[in-house]
Amino acid sequence: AATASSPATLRFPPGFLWGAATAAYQIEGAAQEDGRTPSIWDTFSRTPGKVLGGDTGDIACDHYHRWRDDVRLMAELGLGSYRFSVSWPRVQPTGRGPAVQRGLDFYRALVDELLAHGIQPVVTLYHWDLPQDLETAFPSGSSAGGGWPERDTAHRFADYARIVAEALGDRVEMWTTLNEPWCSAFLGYGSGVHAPGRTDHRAALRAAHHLNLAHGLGAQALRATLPARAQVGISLNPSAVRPLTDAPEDLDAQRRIDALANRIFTGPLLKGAYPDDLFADTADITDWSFVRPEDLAVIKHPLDFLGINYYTPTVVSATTDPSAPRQDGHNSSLHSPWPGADGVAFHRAHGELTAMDWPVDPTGLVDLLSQYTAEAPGVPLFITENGAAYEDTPGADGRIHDPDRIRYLHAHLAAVHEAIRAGADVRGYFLWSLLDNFEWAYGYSKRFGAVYVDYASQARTPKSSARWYARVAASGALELPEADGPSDGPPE
Ligand code: GBH
Repeated sequence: AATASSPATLRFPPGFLWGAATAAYQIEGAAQEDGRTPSIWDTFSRTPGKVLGGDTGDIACDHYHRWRDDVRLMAELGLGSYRFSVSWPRVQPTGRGPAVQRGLDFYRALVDELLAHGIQPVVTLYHWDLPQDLETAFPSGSSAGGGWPERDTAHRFADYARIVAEALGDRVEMWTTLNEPWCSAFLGYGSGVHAPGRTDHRAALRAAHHLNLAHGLGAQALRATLPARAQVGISLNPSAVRPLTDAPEDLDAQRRIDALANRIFTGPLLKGAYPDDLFADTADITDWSFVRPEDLAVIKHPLDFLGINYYTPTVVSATTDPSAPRQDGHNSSLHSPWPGADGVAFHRAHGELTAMDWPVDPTGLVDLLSQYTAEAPGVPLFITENGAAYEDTPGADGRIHDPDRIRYLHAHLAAVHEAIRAGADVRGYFLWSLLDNFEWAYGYSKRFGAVYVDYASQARTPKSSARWYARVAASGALELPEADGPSDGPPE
């Protein structure tokens, strides 16, 4: 085996943060406890036909009651950091007005327990669970239909950000405003495969802008409330978009999807402007009059870090074939998430498939890290999510052997290391996910956890990948090569 000094060991920089991530709706359960009201995901998951198997987050991993055990598990795995999200309807049930102290108490206790175990908490304010009232009860006179297409929602988010910052600001240093606003806007209001399930491209574009504005107003509220040492960022899911060929039409398809997937967020966030080609591509859908000039300075709030969530690349071509797949993942939803991209077809990247049918291709991560190093000079980067679903089944001995996941994580960590060597300032990596959990439209059918959850008993069993990751985190290094396939350590 490679030793610490051998060239076959990839060492990560000192202080590199090794973490795991979760999100409130995916793990907490306790949907009706302590004053929590429904979010758009409660409503959506309780609507027949929206989530596979009719699964809901009512119980999920019961983390709301098992958080102490879950923190102990994180400590056993030697995690240096834990990224979790706060449930907005648990702390501000209608999305307006006063906070519920019992909801905040849950997160105060969780953070104290993490700190007591030497685990650095990273708070995400919004991981898709909008209070239902903000979707349904919108200001009178509005025609946007509620939720993120509504400008007012961005202001409500800033109030909520201040509430959480006041409650946790003395003990949490790392904050992200939004998780993957692309998904909230385009899967929530465009393709409708996520809550609230609307299919209206104009609403999706409005939602994208108001999510950007929410980030800016939220970051201002955090800055005004938090101590100076606090770090404020955002987690995006940028697409590593590739053209199928280098024909000009395919390069143009790449440009269009890059605008709708990436530059619609990084334009205003990093440069204070939406890209002109985005306006041109979507001119038939909207005149973008919902963007007020003064919004752009708010959105361009300086970022202390940028979070990148990465799973698989995106491959596109131009098409005139009406039956060509109009989205990533090739699920045959009737509605495309991509406004103004009717002439674009989606293809699978090369690589072995995970249980999500997502190809394993870490080169997209290297590309994105070098791209953001150039586009956001001086802004530290974090991988705030990376991981894979596989068909995990406990063996006769009750253990879960998941060599595919170890290979996936190994390859992607090697990609991060390669990017760092090429000059990317990557400060940490968060595995998605700590636990198997509610995988949105797929319910409990897909398992992304490093820790297996038996949903009947709620028993947690670390998979081989969890033990493997614990060793990587403890040593701060990745061993190469994976000689006879990854080992999951000595039997215990
Ligand atoms: C992340 O999003 C989430 O943050 C996390 O909560 C989730 O559990 C995890 O990944 C695993 O899914 O064009 O309709 O076919 C996933 C990012 C971006 C992946 C959009 C699927 C294609 C959707 N997703 N992508 S579609």
